[in-house]
Amino acid sequence: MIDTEVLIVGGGLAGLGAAHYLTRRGRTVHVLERSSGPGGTWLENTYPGCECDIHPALYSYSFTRLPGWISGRADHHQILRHSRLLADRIHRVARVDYDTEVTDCHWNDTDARWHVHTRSGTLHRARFLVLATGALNVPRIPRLPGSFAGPVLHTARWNHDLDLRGARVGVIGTGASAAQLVPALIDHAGQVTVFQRTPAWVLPRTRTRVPLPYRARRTVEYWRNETLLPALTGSKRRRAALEARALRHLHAQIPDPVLRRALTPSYRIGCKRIIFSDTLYPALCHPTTTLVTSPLTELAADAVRTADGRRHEIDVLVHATGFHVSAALMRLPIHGRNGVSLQEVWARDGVSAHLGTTVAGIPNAFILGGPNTGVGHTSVLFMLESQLRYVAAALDETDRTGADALVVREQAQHRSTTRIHHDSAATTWTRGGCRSWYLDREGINRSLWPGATWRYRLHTRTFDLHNYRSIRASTGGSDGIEQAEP
Ligand code: N01
Repeated sequence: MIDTEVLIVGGGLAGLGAAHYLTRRGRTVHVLERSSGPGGTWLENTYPGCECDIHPALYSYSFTRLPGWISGRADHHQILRHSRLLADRIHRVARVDYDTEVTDCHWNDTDARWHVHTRSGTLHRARFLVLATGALNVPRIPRLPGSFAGPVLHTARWNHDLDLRGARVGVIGTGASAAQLVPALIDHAGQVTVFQRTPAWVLPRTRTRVPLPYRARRTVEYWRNETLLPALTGSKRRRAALEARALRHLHAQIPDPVLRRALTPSYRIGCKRIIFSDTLYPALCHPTTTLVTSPLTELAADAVRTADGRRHEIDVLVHATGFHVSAALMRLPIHGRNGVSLQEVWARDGVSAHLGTTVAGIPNAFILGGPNTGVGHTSVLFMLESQLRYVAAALDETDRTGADALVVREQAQHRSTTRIHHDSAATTWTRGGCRSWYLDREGINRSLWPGATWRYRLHTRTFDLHNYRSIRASTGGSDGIEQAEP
């Protein structure tokens, strides 16, 4: 058995950020990562053209100044390099085990510790558990009748041994991943056929050419993204202006009126993730690219069939079809007090957490990138940094109150979730006339924070102890401190 103070599950940017932030505050940290290296989503997504369309100054933690970061492009190589530099720093102060998959986490009331098993059979015991497993890493593959005999890829499961030179590649999907993949594919594939079910809203990439110091650049980029928000959360005037800007971009880059019509969305901008790209539309106009808008009906050994009766011959099939949201966490058995199962509670009541971070019945556990902490218009790292501050404050408060553990009160979680759902009701994500991964089956937004990210920073700035109950491991509950049930 390995004992530690804070056990972090996941070595992506969330887990690495937590390790860095908490070790600097004197915490003893142990990171478990199932992959063979750091980077999380950026280790998995290596498709051609993969990058982050958010400026690197903003797609970074303010507390990790790593060399060469903000001057570079945020392509996946650069972000992976950044992750490795961050991991190198962490390796000096904390233990990180790669190739280590966590199979279950059980809260033990007797010793007020998390008991965490790995696939190799090691038992870890930790006072605090940080779940940084990522929200978008279980690929979603559409079920179609028939089967394709050639190579089948997903954007997050690329096969770099596959030579695409001259190949006829079919790409299903036109989301953020496809928007980066397709322009990169036309350089070497012989033919690219893009199967579009719903056109995306596309805005031009904005770049700051004036050299600015880190803080100033971060501030400029922060507000540039944040000003998109009113258009998404209710201002009709702002939305109309943003849609007009996107349509001007479409007109400027797509001369063919038929193709333009096929690419014009019929839902409100922001309902799905906005694409920031100057290269997607030119790639769709390329002579070797074909856009297919008829729905997919069947796979054949060497082709994809569509509802208009046509057969599109391809050599390679790529799914740019997104992910099952929060699936990694839903698949990991996590049992809190009295055997409360996170998965069962979420499956019954819907995915929710107080401030996207803590769940009733699950003491001393913190979800990074949890429910309603996603963003569609700016950097998720800004949200993660707010969460890290909150987690650090929670750990300090646990010590200060002399408790072994803190657990969020059900009413507090319910109140904050109700508020989030109320604030989401009028947004374009819920009412924009589309379906996206932002919404659950009932059409409720359980993914995005429905407001300004600085508001989330304000909500998480101080740890709200009154929303938590204290727990002691064994004898002697007092002063409002609840004794753990045996
Ligand atoms: O996945 P998606 P993604 N038949 O779910 C289509 C982040 N990200 O991997 O819109 C036909 O957005 C589906 O069609 P429709 C970002 O948060 C960030 O592209 O459902 N088509 C859609 O077009 C993003 O939101 C960056 O009608 C089918 C596409 O597949 C998230 O990752 C870069 C289909 C899926 O789009 C996911 O993006 C890349 C079917 N049966 C990704 N099933 C940055 O730069 C699905 N589709 C930060």
